[in-house]
Amino acid sequence: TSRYSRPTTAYQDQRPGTSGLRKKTKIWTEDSMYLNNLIQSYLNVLSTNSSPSSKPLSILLASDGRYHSVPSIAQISKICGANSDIVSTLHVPQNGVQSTPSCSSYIRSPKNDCSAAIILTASHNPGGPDADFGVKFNGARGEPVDEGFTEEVWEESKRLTTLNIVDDDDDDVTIDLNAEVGTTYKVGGCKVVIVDPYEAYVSTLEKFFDFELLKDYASKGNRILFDGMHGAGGPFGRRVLGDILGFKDDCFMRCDTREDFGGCHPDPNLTYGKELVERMGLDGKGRKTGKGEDFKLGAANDGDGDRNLICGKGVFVTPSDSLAVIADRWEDISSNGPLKGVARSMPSSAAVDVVAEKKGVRNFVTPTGWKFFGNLMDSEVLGGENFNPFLCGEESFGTGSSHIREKDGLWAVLAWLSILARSPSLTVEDVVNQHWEKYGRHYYARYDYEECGSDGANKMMENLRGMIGKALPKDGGDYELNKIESFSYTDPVTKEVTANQGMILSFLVKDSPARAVFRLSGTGSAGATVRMYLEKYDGENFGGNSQEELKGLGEKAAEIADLERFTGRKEPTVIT
Ligand code: VG1
Ligand code: CO
Repeated sequence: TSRYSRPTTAYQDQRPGTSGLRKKTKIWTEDSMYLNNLIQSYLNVLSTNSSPSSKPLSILLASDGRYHSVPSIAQISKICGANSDIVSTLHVPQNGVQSTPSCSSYIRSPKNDCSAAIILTASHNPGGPDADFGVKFNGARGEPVDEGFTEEVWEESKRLTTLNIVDDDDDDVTIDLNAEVGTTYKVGGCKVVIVDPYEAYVSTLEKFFDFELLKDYASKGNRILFDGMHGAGGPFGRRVLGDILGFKDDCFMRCDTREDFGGCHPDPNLTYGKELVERMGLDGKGRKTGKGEDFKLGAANDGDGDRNLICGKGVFVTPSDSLAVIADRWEDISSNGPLKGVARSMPSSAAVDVVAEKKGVRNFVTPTGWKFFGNLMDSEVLGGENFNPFLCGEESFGTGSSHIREKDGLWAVLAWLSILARSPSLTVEDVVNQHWEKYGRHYYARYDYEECGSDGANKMMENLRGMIGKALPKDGGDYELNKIESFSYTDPVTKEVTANQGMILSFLVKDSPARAVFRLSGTGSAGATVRMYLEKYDGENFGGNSQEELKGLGEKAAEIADLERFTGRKEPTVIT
């Protein structure tokens, strides 16, 4: 054993969810061993999985800037410094802050010689001493590590008895996060180097989009409104949209990163993006107010910069529609050749399916969470590099492509800007209306019931599962339930099966196909969040408001699931 070794007590609850491990901040601040154990477990799994002859790794260690990130960076350096047979170098972005998509791009850049990332973030969950903190792990392709890996880390954390950590008394362990790029420190046996978080990412975006076209659009006085929600995406939006493309200062709000996200919930949707939405002439239900300022495009990113909200003046674009529009207008966006494949998470609407079918592009439907997309993009079975460019998205304000292996909030903004810049006479509203005229409209809304009791929520899902194959309740009215099924996914590449990914209730609403999906969230930090996803296709009437169009379906689905009895909730906490 090394001189740094010391005993520890295992935790049983470090199982990562949809994307990383998230817990109440107090759990991490009141007991520093909680983070130490997690990182040691992660390093142990990395080392068991690598071949005995391989060299120690270089790992990127970044954060979204939330409360407790700075002390955690110091703590993790001490763990790595005492495990230098596994990690030889830590790359830490200047100021400690780097958006998740930028981290993915950093790993992928051959120049950086870095093969993993530890990202300190609870993503769109709020930050601060009474809010949430978390950790995401990414692998050598820049991808969120897969389920097999996260399960191994969890298993390891449950049996951990010792860990290695550099003692403050042993070594000088002070790292100045504001030091110049290139500054190096030595912590235990590990080198820590301060790196530039922008370079690789900016060059990736430059290769993908036509920056000259976008600069020209900005220089002609077209204004946009970008809301960084005080998260990690803010400075990246500033750098690319402002410094490089030339959008002026009045095009940015909340772009300075803050520990508590300025007290806001850094989740870009109609509820939490209130100020942006109002300034874009919309109300909290996405309806036109007739007011608002003169911006061609409105957009927001979440805490770690991987989510996006897109709207135009007086029009909100649902993430599922945004994905479909981007697929349809791919040629306006990228000069990297025609689209080869698209994928969406199961709860996302079928809007993109219709486009993929028309274009003759392969289309995949995966479980929720970005980790399922990377496999498809990289699969040699599907064509590897030749299967790119590949587009994917989720209803939860996530959009991205094969330029990296994460969803990318800023990428989505640049995609929409490209569409507008290519046809400067069009507004976002025109683009969306033209899309619906061509393909019909998938009305969409999501109801979240946050922090319900876990017992009740699980029982509700069990109860729904019990209805499979039984006689379905008959309504006699407008909502005809015709099928209940549980979504199970077989990875077309690995053939791995991921079961129980949500209950799908298929309806006919006056002859139009509609559905409600129920699933439990895997990103909460307390209790259970029930998500109900509603969708209805309409080939003729495009002018309605989603939330209003889907109200009846929501009531019907909640009644069938007996949601109120199981959860005690009459109304959702948030509708997006
Ligand atoms: C949610 C979303 C999912 C997304 C995940 C991570 O997961 O539904 O689509 O991939 O968050 O996003 P869940 O299990 O709570 O529904 V992020 O921006 O928080 O990393
Ligand atoms: Co996020």
